[in-house]
Amino acid sequence: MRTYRIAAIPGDGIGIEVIAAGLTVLESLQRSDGGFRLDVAHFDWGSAYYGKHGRMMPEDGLATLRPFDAIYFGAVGSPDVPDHITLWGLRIAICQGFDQYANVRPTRILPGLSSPLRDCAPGDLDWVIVRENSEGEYAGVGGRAHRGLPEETAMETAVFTRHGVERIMRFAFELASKRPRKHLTVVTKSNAQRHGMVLWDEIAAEIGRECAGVTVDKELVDAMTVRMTLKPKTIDVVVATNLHADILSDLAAALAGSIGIAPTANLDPERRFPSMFEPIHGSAFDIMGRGLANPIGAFWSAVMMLEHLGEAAAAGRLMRAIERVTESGPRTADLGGSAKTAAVTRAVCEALAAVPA
Ligand code: GGG
Repeated sequence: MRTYRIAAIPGDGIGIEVIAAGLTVLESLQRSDGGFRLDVAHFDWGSAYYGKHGRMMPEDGLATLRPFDAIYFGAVGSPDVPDHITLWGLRIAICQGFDQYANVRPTRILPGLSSPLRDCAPGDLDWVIVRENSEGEYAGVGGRAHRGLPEETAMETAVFTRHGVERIMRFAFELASKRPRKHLTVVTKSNAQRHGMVLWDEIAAEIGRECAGVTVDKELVDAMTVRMTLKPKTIDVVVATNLHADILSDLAAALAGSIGIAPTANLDPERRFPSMFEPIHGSAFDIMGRGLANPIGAFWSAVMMLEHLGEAAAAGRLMRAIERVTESGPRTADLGGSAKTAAVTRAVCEALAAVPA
């Protein structure tokens, strides 16, 4: 029996509900598969932990996580703790600490769901957004001075290194080369940001010359929002900076039907450290504790985790079960239904029984 050690960190808000749902579905999958086992350790890190200990995770949190095969993460964000403390104290601390530099965000319109875009059929929107996940606008470089005085100053410096840009470009080109359309769109803002973004364009052109099988085009991030909305069929794989891709992937999720369905893999492609899998949505404190959260984003993230672990057949089965449920319901309110998290979770477990192992 193949055994994988999984660290479950539900975090805050609806993260707690959707990770519990995801683990239920994963248990059901393991039982019916029979070939692998997930040995899950639970960590109560997040804003409640911060309230007790003054930090989002213990000082040796990364050392604790290091031996795991993967991390299954919920969300961060709380009304009681400033957002930059929750984000940097847990999610970014793990992503940067484990050099999970490739953040991969697939988007497509799942069966039975519809796009808010007029005339956009399921096959018309099938994208993967690759978010640089280790530097750029999230490098953490900057500072504040003269607090409270009229000359108060804050600086937030984006950092783009040749090493960082080359490796995310190579990752994105390779991913594009494995997809049927083999097309990559490089997103920047190199008309206005004439240093780091111009380096992106130059490195994209260099790597592009090595990857003849992939067609490439360039788009400014503002124009990209228009193209995503008006010409979704022209897009396949997108590579963009940490901040740009974060914004574009929220738009992508909404265009595919709901942010509640969208998954993420935070990958260390070299596998020196555990990679982390999470729905792209945040903690949604407005609906937390009411059983209303859409668990599909957490389920699809579990599919990505299984793929990363090498359990492609189980991943495929879980994805087919998810698609059966998006097709025939039940659906949560964000998808136009009235079902609760538990009903969708039960339905996916039942659908698994109907998808052959
Ligand atoms: N599960 C994703 C999550 O918790 N996101 C919280 C958030 O605020 N993320 C901002 C970012 O990743 O840039």
